[in-house]
Amino acid sequence: MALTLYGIPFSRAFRSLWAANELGLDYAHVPTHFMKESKQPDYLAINPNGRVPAMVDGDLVLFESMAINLYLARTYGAPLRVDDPADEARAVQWSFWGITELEGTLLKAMFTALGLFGEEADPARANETLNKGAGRALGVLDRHLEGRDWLVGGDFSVADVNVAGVLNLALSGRLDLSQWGNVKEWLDRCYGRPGAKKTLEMARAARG
Ligand SMILES: N[C@@H](CCC(=O)N[C@@H](CS)C(=O)NCC(=O)O)C(=O)O
Repeated sequence: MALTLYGIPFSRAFRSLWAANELGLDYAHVPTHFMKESKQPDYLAINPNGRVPAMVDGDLVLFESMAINLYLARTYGAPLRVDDPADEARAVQWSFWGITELEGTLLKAMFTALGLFGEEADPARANETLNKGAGRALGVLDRHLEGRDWLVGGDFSVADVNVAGVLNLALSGRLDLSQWGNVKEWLDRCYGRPGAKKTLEMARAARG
């Protein structure tokens, strides 16, 4: 089967769609909703976790957004692949870091900011959650980006898509990132990329 990505853009599938768009790949997109189609037997045969995203490329079936993106970068190359082994390890490091140090707090804060999943919309409380749960990690990222345009090796890469993809939760929730100026500037650079713009457009079109 040709490359197929599963998952609506308003989900963690955003990251993998972004990676594929940045690579200029010709792929099929199946807009699987994480509360509906992802629980159906035909999708569970692809991702038994019932979550999105998932990817099929030939004989390879993958779940986990970071694994999908690292595979796409390694397989399809510029502008996402990191060739130097040490820098590739750094890209993996930042990818794990994004989902372990940032993602849980960002999700919680976004739900609070937007009043999703039974929460009452409360932007002030969302920003408190952000500071308390992710302030230290965002400080680490901000200091790492001092004097750097991109996370790893001097060029835009899969590391940027993976971490900025996680931070899309903060952008969607309009969370206040102003105290992390380097992070904000880097996010502007990342979201100015053609692949990011195309994926945001897909998300807008899907919302109607
Ligand atoms: N660690 C996974 C998380 C995937 C995930 O939880 N996706 C959500 C949508 S953003 C989902 O499918 N939720 C449905 C569920 O938990 O049943 C990844 O990064 O791919």
